[in-house]
Amino acid sequence: MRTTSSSALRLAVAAGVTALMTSGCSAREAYENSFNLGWPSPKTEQAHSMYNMWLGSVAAAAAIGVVMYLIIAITVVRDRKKTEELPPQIRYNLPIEVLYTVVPFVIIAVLFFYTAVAENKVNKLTKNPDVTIGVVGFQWNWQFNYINDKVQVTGEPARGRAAVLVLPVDKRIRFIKTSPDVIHSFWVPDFLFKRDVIPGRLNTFELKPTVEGTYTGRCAELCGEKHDRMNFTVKVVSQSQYDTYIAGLKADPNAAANSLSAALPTGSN
Ligand SMILES: [Cu+2]
Repeated sequence: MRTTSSSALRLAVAAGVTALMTSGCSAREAYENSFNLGWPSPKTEQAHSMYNMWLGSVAAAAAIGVVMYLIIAITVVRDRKKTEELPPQIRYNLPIEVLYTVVPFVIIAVLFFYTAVAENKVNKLTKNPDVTIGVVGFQWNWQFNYINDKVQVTGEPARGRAAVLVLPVDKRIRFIKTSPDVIHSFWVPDFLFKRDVIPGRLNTFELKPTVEGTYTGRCAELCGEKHDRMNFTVKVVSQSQYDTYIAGLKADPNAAANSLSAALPTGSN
């Protein structure tokens, strides 16, 4: 009897988890706007995949937690010591042990499946991105190269000049990143995305910002003494504001490509 009710519970959890992770678009929008369990709401097209993965995993863990505490509570209350007699000693219970083995594998398989789907979506590269940004993380700040326009901005915190990355909204942005010294990590919390910036390598990914605004960026890899100075700002603006910004950079003699960007590809992609 105990075996049946426990396995029914476990099946219900598995079904609940699957239902939560495959719920439709309107439900998704509702929870993105209502509760976010500590994550910023997604500001890029790709961030939605990360966001859903996060909420799905938390919901699965919470559902399993609730069921486990319930089972423990039931046992604690129902199976208290009542007499001095030892309860019947059972060596093993095959069905329940098979269940204990199979159910975790099912949970892992479901989580693995959704992780792979999200990862493929986020890592997808397109043939013709709208803008290509070369990112150089160096000790200790960032340089952003607008590769098609052949201009760059270098953050110089010592001179009170923070690195600013301006991006047009609703456009597909390709990032190509490298470092001349040690490993850094490009992280914009509002984009729900971070990726290492590695010397001798060109790490590439694409994002499509969908919400105009100003966001903080950080280095997420302890890269040395002044790691804490590696903050930067991302501004997502309209296409016309972006065009004005690039025109301004083209007129600025400090914005010409320099030795820091030597490792990046040049010209159009
Ligand atoms: Cu760094």
